[in-house]
Amino acid sequence: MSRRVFSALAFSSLVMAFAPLPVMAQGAGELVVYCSVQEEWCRPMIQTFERATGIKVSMTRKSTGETLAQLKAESANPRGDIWWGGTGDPHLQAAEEGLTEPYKSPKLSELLPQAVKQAELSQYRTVGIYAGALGFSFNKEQLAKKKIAEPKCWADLIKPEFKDEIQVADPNSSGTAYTMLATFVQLWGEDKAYAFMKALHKNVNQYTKSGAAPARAVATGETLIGITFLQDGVQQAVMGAPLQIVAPCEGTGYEIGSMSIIKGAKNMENAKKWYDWALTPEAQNIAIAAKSYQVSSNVKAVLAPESPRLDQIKLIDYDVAKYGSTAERTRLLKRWDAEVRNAPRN
Ligand code: S7P
Repeated sequence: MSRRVFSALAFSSLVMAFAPLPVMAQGAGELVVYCSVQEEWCRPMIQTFERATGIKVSMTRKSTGETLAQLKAESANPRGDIWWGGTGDPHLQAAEEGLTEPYKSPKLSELLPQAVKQAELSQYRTVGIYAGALGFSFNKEQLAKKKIAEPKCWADLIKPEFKDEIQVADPNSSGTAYTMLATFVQLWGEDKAYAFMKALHKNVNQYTKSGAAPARAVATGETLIGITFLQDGVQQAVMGAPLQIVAPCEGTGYEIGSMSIIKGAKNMENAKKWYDWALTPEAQNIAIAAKSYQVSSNVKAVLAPESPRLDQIKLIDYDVAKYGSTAERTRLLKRWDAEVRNAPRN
């Protein structure tokens, strides 16, 4: 990913203050949103949209991989209108499988290049709404109590002192954990990545369904280390948890959090209204009030002081086209199930 993209964002967003919501035409009707970010962010988005438009929104919150599975299951009779949030790979897979609807928003010209690339790659069936870097966090108090040296690299996570101390999500349900898998493959090649994940498996105490859950578990001391997007760790630290985030020394992957209109949406016009609105700086700034510290895709959105600065992190050139393709994602997940999920832990 171009670092310039994020430097530009950091610069431009600092000069923007919270602006009032645009006045939108009052319209009747409904909208069904499948939301794949944290519930705390889904809710204010929906309330603000309802207030601004008069449209009644019903929302289901599910992880990214789970939402993709739901779209497939419902494809003959779609029940959702818009899928907002979650990592970009499953959105790209949905696009490839014709589960989502092409739409060129007039707001595209306001977005960062990486967000637009997501749209172009998918023939406008999805678009980038934010970015975030993958990493891990640890509980500082617990680590000090156990007298273990601070982990700084991915390689540290397979050390014997971290046996049963690490939590990460299941890459089948979680976009975060799939980003981790694809990151390791891109960092080291496939065989080394799977060998690493098998070694890591010995230290994992739980594969959660949701990608952000391990950061919450680090905050409460339920686990020592959690692998998540860095912003999920920052959220816990901002709320007062004794948590330290780490951008791993070898380099790391990132997500282009995305949004797609569901093919066959019953409320297509309202889905487009949401889509255009969700790309405005005003809608994207709601993230900060919800303590969600992703980097927003609209160049005029605010970059929170707490947001990890992506231009200061060693990011790999994540191949979104390859790792968001149905063939690659399906194959890698199958291999993870076969070789990692049920591998011996001793
Ligand atoms: O809202 C935080 C966040 O980390 O959650 C999204 C994630 O994909 C949803 O969780 P799953 O890993 O369970 O799919 C991220 O896109 C987002 O940054």
